[in-house]
Amino acid sequence: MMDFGQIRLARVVRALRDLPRDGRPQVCFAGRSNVGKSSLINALTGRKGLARTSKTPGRTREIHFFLADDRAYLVDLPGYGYAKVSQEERRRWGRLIEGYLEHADMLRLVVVILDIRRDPNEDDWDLIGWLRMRAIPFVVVLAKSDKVSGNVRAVQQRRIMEALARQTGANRAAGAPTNTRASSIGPIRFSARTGEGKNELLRIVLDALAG
Ligand SMILES: Nc1nc2c(ncn2[C@@H]2O[C@H](COP(=O)(O)OP(=O)(O)O)[C@@H](O)[C@H]2O)c(=O)[nH]1
Ligand SMILES: [Mg+2]
Repeated sequence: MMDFGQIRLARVVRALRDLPRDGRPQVCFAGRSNVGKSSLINALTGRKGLARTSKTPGRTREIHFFLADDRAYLVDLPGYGYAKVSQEERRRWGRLIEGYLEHADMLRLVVVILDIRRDPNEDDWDLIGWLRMRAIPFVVVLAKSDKVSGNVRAVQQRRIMEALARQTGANRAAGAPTNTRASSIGPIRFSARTGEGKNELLRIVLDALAG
């Protein structure tokens, strides 16, 4: 069993040449800026101040590699889709994220984080479509579930699940590979506040790192 008590920020990467190449398995966390990525990593590891959270979107501009138990990395990607940065900056992030995903042969799983209150936007679909095209395993998490009532929670979960299924169908029709393992796990509702979904996601992440 992996010990998340033994986790530390091991590397901050601004350029592809600085990516770790030590053969340790990785799970990465991706999502729009401010969606709750860092809070999710903290909740999952039970380490409050591990990943820095912020009320101001667009703060993280690097890839953060958290080394767990000296065995595996949890990877915090910079948030995408934040409008208030220059085109040049956005392009740089895009290249960094895509370059990472493209070359990460030790990447076991991508946790795609959406806000439970919003339907996925173009940036989210870009990422999901991109992962599917490359047959990179991913699981979708609907973060901040505490922000909506139980009823809306279930409605949004179903909406997004159906949208994901439609997109899978479209990919299949276009001849793209489909990712059976990831698509068999529905979107997981998650809250860093209440702990909803924490154990389920933890099991998936640990399985991915062990497998
Ligand atoms: N109510 C609620 N707020 C959250 C949750 N997760 C994150 N937040 C808040 O959303 C903001 C952005 O969170 P952060 O983790 O920094 O997002 P990131 O930019 O995706 O890493 C912060 O103000 C957090 O306190 C959650 O599960 N519930
Ligand atoms: Mg963050």
